[in-house]
Amino acid sequence: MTEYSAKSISVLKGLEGVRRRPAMYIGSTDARGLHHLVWEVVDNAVDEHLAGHAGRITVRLRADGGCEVTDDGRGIPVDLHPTEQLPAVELALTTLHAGGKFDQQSYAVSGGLHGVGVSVVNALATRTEVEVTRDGHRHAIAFERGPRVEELTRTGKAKGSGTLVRFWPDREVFETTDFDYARIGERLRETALLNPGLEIALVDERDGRSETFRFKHGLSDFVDELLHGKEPLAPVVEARDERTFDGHAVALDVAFTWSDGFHDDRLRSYVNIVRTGDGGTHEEGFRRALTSTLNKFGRDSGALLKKDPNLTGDDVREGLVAVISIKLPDPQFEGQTKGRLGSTLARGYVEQVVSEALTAWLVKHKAKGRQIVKRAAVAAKARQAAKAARDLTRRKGLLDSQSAGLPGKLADCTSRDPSETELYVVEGDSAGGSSKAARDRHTQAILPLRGKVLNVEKAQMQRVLENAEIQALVKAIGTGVGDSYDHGRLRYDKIILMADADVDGGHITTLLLTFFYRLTPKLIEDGHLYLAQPPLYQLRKGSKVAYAMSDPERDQLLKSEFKRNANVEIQRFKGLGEMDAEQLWATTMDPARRTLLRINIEDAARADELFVLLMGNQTDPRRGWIVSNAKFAENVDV
Ligand code: 0RA
Repeated sequence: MTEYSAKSISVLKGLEGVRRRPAMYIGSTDARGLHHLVWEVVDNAVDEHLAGHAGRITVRLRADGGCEVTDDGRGIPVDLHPTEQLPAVELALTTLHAGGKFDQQSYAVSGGLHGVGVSVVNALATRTEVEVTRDGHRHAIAFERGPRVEELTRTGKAKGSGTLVRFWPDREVFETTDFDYARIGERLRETALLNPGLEIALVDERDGRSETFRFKHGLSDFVDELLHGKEPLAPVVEARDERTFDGHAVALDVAFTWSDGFHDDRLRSYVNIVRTGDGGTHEEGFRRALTSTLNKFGRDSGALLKKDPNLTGDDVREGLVAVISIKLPDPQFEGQTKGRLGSTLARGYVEQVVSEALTAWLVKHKAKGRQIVKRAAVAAKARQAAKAARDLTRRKGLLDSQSAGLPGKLADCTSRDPSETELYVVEGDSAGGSSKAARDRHTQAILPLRGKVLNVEKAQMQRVLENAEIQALVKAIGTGVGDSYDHGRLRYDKIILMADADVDGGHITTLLLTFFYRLTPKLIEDGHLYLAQPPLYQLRKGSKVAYAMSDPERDQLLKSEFKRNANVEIQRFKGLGEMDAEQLWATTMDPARRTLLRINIEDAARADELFVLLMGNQTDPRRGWIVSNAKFAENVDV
């Protein structure tokens, strides 16, 4: 590893630019963007671990709204930069893309969306304090919204080394500055799973909660987690490799098995510890290795007979639970969200390592191997049968976009200009009634769905498609689903899901999101899917009326809008059905006054995952936890 020094930290300017256009650096200024600040600081500490130094990271959510990340790495250098004449730590916090991690021999976390540098955190925080322990001393420096406000000083003698970064997110920048314990915990757990041995603690000083994540076995632990208590069909296959290509260090860590609990693959991949949600070359290499190795073994072992066709990628991935973690310098990312690895090197590399590891595993586990191959062959038959059934439905025209006739329950709008129209998908008949009365019939259509019917298991997507409610939805939207999706036939610009703000409403929303995610992902990607936000309370005094979406908002309004007084009449809506047409229009449907949450593909993927968990083994202890914690709409970004 080359010696870092202050001079290797490149100097660029522009923290003011970050404040002017924060979304360019952190994606957004909502809860997601806020948490990017945490990931940024944590990733720096993880880099220090990857470089062979930090063994323990602590994230503290302070009672005063700040966040503090401590590590026991080498400490950000404090020596003076030779030309700039400033301490390296100051440059790291004040210049964009500083950090000195651009040498090709190390793989820093700086991939994908993050890696924007801790200076971005400083720019977007009212105050940032850094404490560095190294060279026998503790040093401290502080910044406010970018500029340094306290110069680097030695604050005392200290043994060991490490870095502490403490920041307070700026309310002028972020829509919310409320750190989400569960969200951060999920991410830290994932980070710990990907970095065996690294200890990560999360402490919430706002309410005293805390957790420590540390996993000894790494990716096989991760696979265990993904199994959610289900039995694997075979011992976990593991592959590990480190090598250099043209002087560039690369490393691969893969673990996988199969289980009967899941009907499609639960494959997760990472590049330099950053999740690649859209796959890429590393996943392609893995899939190729799996398919070709299992076909070869199937033929050689006689598990596949002469008359059997070759297993396809889909067949061997049935029930697959896998984690792929690759580390490589300067990874190339593609796609709109930069979530897909494009580096071609990864494809052949992963294919080779996984083929070798799986071949060796099959020598040791012949009987299990035959069982896996036979199972894949059964999956192939089931797939053919399902396809035949689907073709049949398609021929009958049930799910086809061309199919004539709109569903009877649809109260369509009069406009035929798809760019101005909206479809409200409403839970239940009574809410359907008031929304029909409330709507602007020129541009707003209403489709009432009856709740219960949708509650079918994920494994039975075929049955979902046969469901009358779903068929009505598909017909109303007009595009068709799956392979026959045709964007040009979309009948509405906005599809708006409107459910009660309670557990059942959340559940039905999750189910619908899962449906759209699986069968019309393009509709989500193109930004046509929304959640309506009905209020929970109406406050009234005399002719003055206000609505609140939550308890805190209600209290806030009571203070700000109805100052002098008692006698405010508070109505709590238990469901959409309790609102009259006028209230529904004023709060939830009038384009001028309503708030809509746009669903993006990641929200939908999250719903999909949640759905798998909800529908999983009923005895699973996680189930209770999820049901009580999954307040769905909170995880959705505007
Ligand atoms: C640049 C160079 C060196 C360490 C770091 C940055 C560093 C950054 C962070 C951010 C959070 N924790 C960190 N720990 C270390 C290497 C310094 C050396 O060679 O001693």
